[in-house]
Amino acid sequence: MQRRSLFKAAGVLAVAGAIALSAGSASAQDSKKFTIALIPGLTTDAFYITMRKGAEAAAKAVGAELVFQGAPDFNPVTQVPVLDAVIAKKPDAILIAPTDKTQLVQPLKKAADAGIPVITVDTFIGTGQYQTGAGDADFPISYVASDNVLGGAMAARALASAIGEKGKVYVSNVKPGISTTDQREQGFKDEMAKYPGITVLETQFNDNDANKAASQLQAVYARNSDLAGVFGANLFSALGAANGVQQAGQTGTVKVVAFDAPGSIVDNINSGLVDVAIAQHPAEIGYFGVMAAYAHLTGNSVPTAIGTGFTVIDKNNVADPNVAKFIYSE
Ligand code: T6T
Repeated sequence: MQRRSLFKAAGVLAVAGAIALSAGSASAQDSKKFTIALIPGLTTDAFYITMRKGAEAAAKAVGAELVFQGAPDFNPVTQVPVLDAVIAKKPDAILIAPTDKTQLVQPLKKAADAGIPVITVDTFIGTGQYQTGAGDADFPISYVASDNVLGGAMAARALASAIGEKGKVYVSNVKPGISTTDQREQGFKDEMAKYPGITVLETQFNDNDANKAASQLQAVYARNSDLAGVFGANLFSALGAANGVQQAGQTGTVKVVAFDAPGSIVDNINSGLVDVAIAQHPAEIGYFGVMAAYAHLTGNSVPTAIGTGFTVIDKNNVADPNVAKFIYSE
């Protein structure tokens, strides 16, 4: 009787051991700590600081390590060496906001050739159509971003309404070749073409320099004293254009629609300098970027494009906590 129960106990132990063994190996695989690198357009921009927070939240949720490494300005010349340094460290996946849709193709191909999956966040390379088998820039797994053509059209409608659907406007933009800001300008101009009373003047490119955008506003105003409005196509373009309007003494007369929503733009909404800000959801972009990488690394299929939303902020809703939560972190 005693022997039988001993055998029985040994049997139970053996089975328990086998279960523990198999559970052990399964969990070792499930709990592999992936390292996911996030390379922003530039490190000091509230947009990417907010994106990083979302990425960190997702990394925490799946037990991954997030490495945030970027350049101090929005420029392929400074971004490519950062990318090379990240590739050398062999992370499990790279999330990147490419600072040029053409110039980052070959540098990113090096990552893909080294077996590191690439996901682009915010901006894209090539046409932004990935995994199609066409072209030389379709190798990224996924593109996670705002719909920037739509965002540009939303900005156009807001500016058209602010200026009573008539007058001269222009786009303050960064530089050609950046997928996001190119698409915003396109969406803006296509939408503005529907307003016969509005003339869109030549775009002013500021190289992501708010001071340059401010001087350009004043120069455009000096040539066009009937300037009705300006669309700042990203954070620095909008901030600079708004400062230019203020320096020209035209607050409230020259209307400003801003893309992006750092605290400074929100202050400008409160003071009446900026009429509307189109806030992107950068934390969402970072969150879903990491989730897409994790899904891919664990053998799940991932959509080739993941679209995130906007929140339109003006003086009527800026104090609403459900709106204010989309103001970027600094
Ligand atoms: O507008 C964002 C981003 O979407 C764009 O690609 C570059 O500029 C920002 O980072 C704002 O400065």
